[in-house]
Order: sequence, then structure tokens, then C-alpha cells
Amino acid sequence: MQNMAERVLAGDRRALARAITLVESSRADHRAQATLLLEDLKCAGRQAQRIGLSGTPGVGKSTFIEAFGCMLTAQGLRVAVLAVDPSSARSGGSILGDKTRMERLSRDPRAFIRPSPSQSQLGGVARRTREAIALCEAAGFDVVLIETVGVGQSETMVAEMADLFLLLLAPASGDELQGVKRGIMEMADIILVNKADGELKATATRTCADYAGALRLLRKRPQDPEGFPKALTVSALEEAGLEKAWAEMQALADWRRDHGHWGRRRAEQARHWFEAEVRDALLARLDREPVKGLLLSLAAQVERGEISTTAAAEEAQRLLDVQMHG
Ligand SMILES: Nc1nc2c(ncn2[C@@H]2O[C@H](COP(=O)(O)OP(=O)(O)OP(=O)(O)O)[C@@H](O)[C@H]2O)c(=O)[nH]1
Ligand SMILES: [Mg+2]
Repeated sequence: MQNMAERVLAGDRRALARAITLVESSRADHRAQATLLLEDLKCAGRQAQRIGLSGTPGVGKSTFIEAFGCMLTAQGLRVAVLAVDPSSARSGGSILGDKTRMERLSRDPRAFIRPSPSQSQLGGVARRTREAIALCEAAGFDVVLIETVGVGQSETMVAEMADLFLLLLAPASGDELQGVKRGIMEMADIILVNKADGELKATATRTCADYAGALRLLRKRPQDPEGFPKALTVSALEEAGLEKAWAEMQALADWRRDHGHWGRRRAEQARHWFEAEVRDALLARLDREPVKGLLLSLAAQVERGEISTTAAAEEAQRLLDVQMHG
């Protein structure tokens, strides 16, 4: 463990990959080792810029990460990419696709790319992703990009562990904004309208203006300076607009640091995840024996009308209390 911690701190990518495998494991002994490792590494106090990135399939996330990541590494920054896909809908084909789409970045010595583990439970995914972020930070990465397909709760989850949240959108045909949910719009710090090239360029510019208008209508957030959240056009394919996007991210990050929002947000996030983890652990108890069996038998009694719902629920509480104290 000591050795692994030292190697992670030295920025060794193989050790980092092994450490992530360790935190992804649900074996009890691995969990114990992972907790020790994370405690060890926390002392280094290193922080990266955590950037969440979300967008529907095909919008160009992989292409964007490749181009954006390479731009950052060319500036001497070290970039880690973590993919989150709680639906585990992503087929092996897509991961292969990502390897070819992120070919340059995956060969870059300043980059580290980690595909998502095939996990179905969002809670488990959240913890593993947070731990992987912490490991990348300890390994001295300057930027950690956390990518997620825009499905279900995964966007909210990623936004809750990122310092900045980017929403990648495609140019919309017609005057209609795409069916972007209001809640997701409200999480975005910067909307990037991708594919602003060739025939799509004019549409992208129009779409971008539409989103800029929609963003202005949202409730003002205390963590935003004047002009944010904002919408920009980019072309991941032609690598256009990426420097501008990065400059905007830096401007926002600097402002938030100067005004205390950065640290406050991290503290709130840490608290949020602590509470979520305690809740998850409590819920997990219900699914473990002997509690699980006892609850099932109480449920059967309720079904047969042998005991009232209220009395059964009270009995269940009593059983849980006994479990906790015994
Ligand atoms: N014209 C144009 N095409 C792009 C751009 N970025 C990506 N594409 C194309 O869009 C398609 C999907 O790109 P990906 O990067 O794989 O999209 P993704 O969001 O990672 O897709 P999933 O991994 O399936 O969720 C590919 O054919 C890309 O070449 C762009 O900036 N301009
Ligand atoms: Mg992709």
C-alpha cells in the first residue's frame, strides 16, 4: 500500500490505474485498503480542476475530449479523463470507438484515460468516481475531465463532483431549442454548441444565440460573475473555439476562487457525498441478511393481513435497532 501511495504521488500512471482498480473493487479487504490509500494520499493536499462534461450520444464528447485534452497537454498541463456511465448501456463497441477517437490523447504521456467500470448502481458509481478523481488529483493531474452521457441522474451526479460543468450540444435544426431539460440547463456553467463547422456552422451560431438567450432567462446563481453561464460555439473536429472555451473556464474559475465560491462549493459537495454515502450504507443494510429475510417475512404477514402496516413497520424498526446495537 505504502508503495502504491508513493508511486501514485510520483504520478506513475500504471500505479494510478491499479489504484483505481482497487477503489472499484467491492471486496471487503479491497475496500479497507482503498480507504487507507485514500487517507494516505489526501495528506498531499493536491487539487485538480474538476471539469464535468455531459452530452447526448453522438454530440461529439469523445472528439471534444481528444481535441481539448491535447490542447491542454500541449500547454504542459496533465489531463486525466474519467468516463461515467451508470446505465452501463455503453457497449464494448463504444469503448473501442473511444480508443480510436482518443488515439492521440491516449498516447500522450501527460494524459490518462480511464473508461467507466460496468456498474449499474448509481450510488456505487458515484463513490468510485469520486475516489478515482481523488486518486488523479493525488497523482498530480492539473485537470480531471469527467465525461458522462446525458442520461438519467448521471449528469446531476457529475455536476455534484465537478468544479465546472460543461454541456455539449449539437446545432439544432429549426428554431426550436433541443429538448434540454431545464434542470440540466441550470447546472451548466458553459454550454458548448459543437460541430460549428462546414454546413452546420451557421446553424450552430444561431443555436448558440438561442441558448445564450435561454440562459439569460434562468435565475441568477450566486456563484456566477456577470455574463455566466454562457454559450459558445466550438468545433471539436476542426479544433476551433477550444482556446476561447478554456479561457472562459479559467476566467470563471478565477472569479469563483477570488470570491470564495470555489472552496465553499467543494465543502458543500464533500458534505453532500458524506450524507449520501451514509444513507446508501443504511439502505444497503436492508438488503443484507438477516434483516432482509426478517423484512420479507414481515411483508408477507402484512400481505396476509395478519399484522397492520404500522405495527409491521414498527417491528421492522425494532429489528434494525437490535441489529445496530447488537
Ligand atoms: N462536423 C463535426 N462532426 C463532429 C464534431 N465532433 C464530433 N463529430 C462527429 O460526430 C460523431 C460522434 O462523435 P463522438 O465524439 O463519438 O460523440 P460522443 O458524444 O462521444 O458519442 P457517444 O460516445 O456515443 O456518446 C463522429 O462521427 C464525429 O466525427 C465536430 O466538431 N464537427
Ligand atoms: Mg464517446
